[in-house]
Amino acid sequence: MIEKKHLTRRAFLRLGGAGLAVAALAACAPSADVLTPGPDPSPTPKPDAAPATAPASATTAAKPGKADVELALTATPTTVSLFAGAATQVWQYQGEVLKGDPSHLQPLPDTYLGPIIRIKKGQRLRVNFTNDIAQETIVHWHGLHVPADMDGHPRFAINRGESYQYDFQILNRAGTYWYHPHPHGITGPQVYAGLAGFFLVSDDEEQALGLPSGEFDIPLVIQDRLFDANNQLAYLTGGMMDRMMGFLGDQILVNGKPDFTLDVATRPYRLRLLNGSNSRIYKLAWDDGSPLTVIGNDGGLLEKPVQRPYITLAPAERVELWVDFSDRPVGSQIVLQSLPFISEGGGMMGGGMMRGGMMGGGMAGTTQEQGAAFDILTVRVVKESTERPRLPQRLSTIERIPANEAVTTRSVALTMRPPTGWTLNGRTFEMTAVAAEERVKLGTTEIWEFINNGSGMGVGMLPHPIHMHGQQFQILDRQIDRAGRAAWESLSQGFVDEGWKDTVLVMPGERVRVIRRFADFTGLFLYHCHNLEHEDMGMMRNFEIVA
Ligand SMILES: [Cu+2]
Repeated sequence: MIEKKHLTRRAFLRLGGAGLAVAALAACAPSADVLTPGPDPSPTPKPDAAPATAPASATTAAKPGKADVELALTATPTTVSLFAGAATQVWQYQGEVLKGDPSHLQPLPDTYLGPIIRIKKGQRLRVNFTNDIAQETIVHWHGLHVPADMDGHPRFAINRGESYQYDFQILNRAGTYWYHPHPHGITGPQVYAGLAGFFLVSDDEEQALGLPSGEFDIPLVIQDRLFDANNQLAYLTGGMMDRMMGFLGDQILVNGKPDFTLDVATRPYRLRLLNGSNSRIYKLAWDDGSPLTVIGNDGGLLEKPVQRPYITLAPAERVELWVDFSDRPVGSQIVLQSLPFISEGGGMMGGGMMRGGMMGGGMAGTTQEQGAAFDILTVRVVKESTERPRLPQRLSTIERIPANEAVTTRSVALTMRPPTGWTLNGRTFEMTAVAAEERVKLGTTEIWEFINNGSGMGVGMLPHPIHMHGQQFQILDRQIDRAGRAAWESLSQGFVDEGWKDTVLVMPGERVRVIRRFADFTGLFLYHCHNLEHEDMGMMRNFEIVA
């Protein structure tokens, strides 16, 4: 039986100045209970719901030609047994292969997570998505380069009983991508309630490497959750403070399970880690101090393996590890931990106060703060193996986008604007609006710089994981100011900035420049903070690719 903790966000709530900010924000925000996930109150479709046909926006059924793989995917309420006692009410993606090999969907038993979708680059995928939950929703394929109407933009959200037809070709290289909801204002509670799954792409280049596969290639999603005394998911229990800071749970679940253990043989493994948490950042390290060997991140394999003493993994980021258990005796175990770190910095309040330095108590004793230490999972070495696949010293070829290919540099300030909340250049999300500075010419390359100097209203500066929809980008450089340096140095050795990225953590006081191409598809796409509470508050904007 797992002991339940009922912790409050006390360190923050004691901030007098922040209290005012919270009151100001609360006055213009929807109440928390509207967003609380839980059992479906109405088992039948709403009377005003449209019949179960594709809405006018989803006209892809008429696309000519046949898909290679066709899936049915449904978001639906269900229950899972996570703890002794009451089952936990969750929302879950449930899938079925309608056309193609059954191995395109890999169900995960006894978890709230959606099935793993496995597909090969170049294949054409159709997904008939049906909404069976009591909120509007839509599916976003995180990290995939797809047309605007296939990307899960919130304007395509469908009501309960409605369906949306996806039909697109896989253009991405082999990599660890994922899918999750993207309706405006309620993405956080829907992901939290269980709606998320892996989307794994393979290609010929990757398959030729002979990396560990099958049962030795293990996707692992890390999520923090908070449960009430009746085993039910609790969300936004800290009210507006949770929205301002981002919701943090006090218990780690891996692949939807508490106290996750992984039984391995004495041989190398490929572990794919996804931070599927709403706002928690992890500083991942082995408890015996072994370095981590990274072979891939958001957009697939790196050029060559790199080592890190620990891995910094912000919400939505992925890393792929090569982990060799060959030298470990059967019967031994090793724990993957998240080490403590400093998350806030700069700003008028200063990082120390945010962490409770002046409040007494600090963050010691509460696991519910950003930067708290956790055990993530335990690996148990349970059997001998003589298989010794070799780690390739060259994994892939990554063409660096030359900086001088960029036709312009755009600056995006990550700021707090009273009473609205977190913004991008002072703006919050508008469903179809695009500012002049958010229009990009099709076929061009641009540098975007994300500048985190956004304190205000008594709130210190927070880290923001910034995600761009569409093509993957490359990280050009980072600059950190003096005020943010302590927090930055507590995480910076764990950044994996090599390779292709779709999400980048921008620390307090930091400026990060990324370069990307805007090719193939016109239309509205999103860039936003992947702290899901920030996103739901409107820290998201459209950019439009115009011909
Ligand atoms: Cu944010």
